[in-house]
Amino acid sequence: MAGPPPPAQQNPEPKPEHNPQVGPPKTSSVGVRGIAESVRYSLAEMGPKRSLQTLLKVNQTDGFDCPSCAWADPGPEHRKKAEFCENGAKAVAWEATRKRVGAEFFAAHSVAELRAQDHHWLEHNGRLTEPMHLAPGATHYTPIGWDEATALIGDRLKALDDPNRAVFYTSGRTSNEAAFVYQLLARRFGTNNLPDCSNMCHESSGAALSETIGISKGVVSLTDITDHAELIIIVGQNPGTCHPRMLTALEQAKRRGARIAAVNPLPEAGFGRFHNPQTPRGLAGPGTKLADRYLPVRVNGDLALFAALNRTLVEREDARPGTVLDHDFIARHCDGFAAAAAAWRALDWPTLETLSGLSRKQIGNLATDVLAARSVVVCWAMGLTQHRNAVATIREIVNFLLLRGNIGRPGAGPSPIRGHSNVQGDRTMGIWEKMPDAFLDRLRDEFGFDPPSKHGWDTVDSIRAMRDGKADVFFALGGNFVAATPDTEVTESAMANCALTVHVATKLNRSHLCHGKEALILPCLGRTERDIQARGEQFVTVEDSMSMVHASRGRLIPGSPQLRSEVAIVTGLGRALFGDDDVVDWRAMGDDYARIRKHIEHVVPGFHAYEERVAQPGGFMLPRGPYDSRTFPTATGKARFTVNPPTAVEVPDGHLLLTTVRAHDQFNTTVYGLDDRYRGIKGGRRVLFVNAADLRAHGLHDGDLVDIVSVFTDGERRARSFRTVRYPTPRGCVAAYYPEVNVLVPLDSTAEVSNTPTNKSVVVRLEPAT
Ligand SMILES: Nc1nc2c(c(=O)[nH]1)N[C@H]1C(S)=C(S)[C@@H](COP(=O)(O)OP(=O)(O)OC[C@H]3O[C@@H](n4cnc5c(=O)[nH]c(N)nc54)[C@H](O)[C@@H]3O)O[C@H]1N2
Ligand SMILES: Nc1nc2c(c(=O)[nH]1)N[C@H]1C(S)=C(S)[C@@H](COP(=O)(O)OP(=O)(O)OC[C@H]3O[C@@H](n4cnc5c(=O)[nH]c(N)nc54)[C@H](O)[C@@H]3O)O[C@H]1N2
Ligand SMILES: [Mo]
Repeated sequence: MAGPPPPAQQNPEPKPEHNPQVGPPKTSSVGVRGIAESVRYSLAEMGPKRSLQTLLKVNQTDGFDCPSCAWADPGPEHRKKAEFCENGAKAVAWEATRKRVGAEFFAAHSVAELRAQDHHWLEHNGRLTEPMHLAPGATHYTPIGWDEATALIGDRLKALDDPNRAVFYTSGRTSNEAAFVYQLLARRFGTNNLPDCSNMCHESSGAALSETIGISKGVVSLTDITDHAELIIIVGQNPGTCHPRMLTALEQAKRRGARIAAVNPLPEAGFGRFHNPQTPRGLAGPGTKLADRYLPVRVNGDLALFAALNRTLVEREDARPGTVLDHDFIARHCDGFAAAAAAWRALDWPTLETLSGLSRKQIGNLATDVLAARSVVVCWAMGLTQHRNAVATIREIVNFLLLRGNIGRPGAGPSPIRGHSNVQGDRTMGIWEKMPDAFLDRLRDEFGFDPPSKHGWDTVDSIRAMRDGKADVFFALGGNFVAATPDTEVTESAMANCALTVHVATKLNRSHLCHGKEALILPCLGRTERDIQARGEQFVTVEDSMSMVHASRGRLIPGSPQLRSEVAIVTGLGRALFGDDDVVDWRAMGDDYARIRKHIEHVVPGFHAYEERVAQPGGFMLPRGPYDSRTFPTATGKARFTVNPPTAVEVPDGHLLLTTVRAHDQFNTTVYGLDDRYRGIKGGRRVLFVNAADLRAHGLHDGDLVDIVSVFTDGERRARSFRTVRYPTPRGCVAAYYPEVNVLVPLDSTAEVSNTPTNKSVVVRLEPAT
């Protein structure tokens, strides 16, 4: 028997890693050190020959799309020989490592033993090489053949009395082709239970944008940032770590005179001096200071900030009519201005200052930058999307842009910066628990079956369903569900309720160890690897944050002869479930991905002549009405001003507001190492960043070990043993690393409308470590 799970590693015994070395945070980024880190990590994982072979193909038009973030590539004519960043190099080396995890590894380690290990240890052992099966009651995973594994899943699915008892999760690294066949499989099977990582990521952005401008994506291209925007406001995003190639684009903007403002509770190094490793000036010279203005907003204070900013713009317009607002744009293209303006005029400054943690003067200075700029882009990421009021905050940003017509013209617009390299494409392909009827109708017309119309479960609802015994089969195409989701202990025991859990993965992670009564791990090809099918070598396609669709071709020999592509795994399951005479041509699609692209062309708008256009170097841009022609596909055909009363999470006396962030040495739940160089942390991840005054108020000193206790309507949760680090966070706000503190995030604490877990605002108190 696997036995009861040992204590979650989220709450391990104190280890040396609880006592990292702590130095001052950095005020500049990249430079020689960034290159040295890429080289060191690549050599250790891949060796010299493989390093060169792979790194020179990253983001090249004949190479593969970097598996790290979703930042856009420059046009083909502007690409560098080395078009990757330190963290892209880590992601590539992590995938292309020479280390392997095969049958012997699983024979040597029981599941219980593996479950006691941390995220870094689990993944650093190397690539999975063959399908593994955990039989009911077994203590160890044992090898299983592909045919047997596929038949097993097929049998378990067919045995369900309701297709809605199955859940199909997707992580955002999945290609367009794999995502399309995967959503087709779920819908052909009869369910819309297609939760994805986006539910925890930019769901709030999609919800706010589609409601206000009629499209769930950003309305900006890379050249808007590099060549046109006069002011770029970066809110709740840490580009130095999470989108390092954005620093190059920001530098280009600065060199032509653009201004940059950063809104963030933490003074991230990426806002300081940028030493571009591609230029002599960056390497040896003074570098370029990126942010001109830094607003240390309180955690969850952004709605109040943007409401205050909008109020200021309306006030200044009232004082000098005709000088501030774009009346022509508002009259022609927008609804709801009068109601929004009335609401702003009624706001009072003391409340706005308290909620945002910023002074009227600081906000006024930003308004002055805004008025001086003919075009403004606002970029944001997880700092905004994972709060109770996240959707309202992003709607308020849309208001801000609409006021001065900062949308649908060069250098202006909203730009949610996506996380996973193809998370945006997966949505375009239909990975969503509530795709619109028009999509489902086209799917029906293309394939000749009736897709289910009842909405499915998103991530949080899937966890609830598994917890409550309403789901039997959990299938994950990538990702690390139990570590990425909130309320770790609840989620882990929810998984244990399933009859079967299946993970398609490149590397071993905790989700494979918090399994259902029976479990499978199916090892797949990564982006870097050659994909050969019956009709020859295949490529896949992806869509970046700026709606560019392009091809990705792996070059390396696959890590093991037994690896299958995600497309092959999904179409194989389609054949097992529906046979070769099905209305869906599973086999033909698996043999030749061009066939999948043909179907996509018929089902998904904007993909005409897919095959030809994606063959162009750099690919093609998807149509976006607001971007292309200022047409807003909302119900009224106009962009909508909305009224969003400023709110912020209430923090009782003696409590603090915790935000959860990524360290420089991780990609989500993949922990490359234990350092966070830019924030001055070395050799440990269980740290809590606390303001000096809050430390004093709690009778604590830098270096003390504390337990973090979160407080919610349904009770308390505890994360043990974190080292306090004195850090310039705003008063009352603390920060710690995801996923170690996910144990603190209540499952029922989610954003209004988007149902995204509120990972960025958790009410906590501190206790001496137990
Ligand atoms: N190297 C690396 N790259 C990545 C990832 C990774 O883990 N590692 N993850 C990928 C994914 S999936 C995503 S979604 C993105 C994530 O990219 P980011 O969103 O940049 O990543 P986070 O670390 O979550 O950081 C959020 C930023 O928001 C700030 N913040 C926290 N709370 C608030 C708040 O209330 N208001 C404001 N204004 N700011 C706040 C934090 O200080 C931090 O700077 O990156 C992608 N790229
Ligand atoms: N507290 C807190 N929680 C968060 C967040 C936060 O900011 N704070 N951020 C949220 C966000 S933005 C996101 S996107 C989610 C991320 O949630 P997920 O996408 O579920 O998690 P990842 O850590 O990106 O998944 C890593 C695993 O993916 C597998 N993998 C890697 N490459 C491939 C591949 O090519 N194919 C396949 N099949 N598998 C592969 C590997 O086995 C690896 O272990 O986490 C969310 N959770
Ligand atoms: Mo994400």
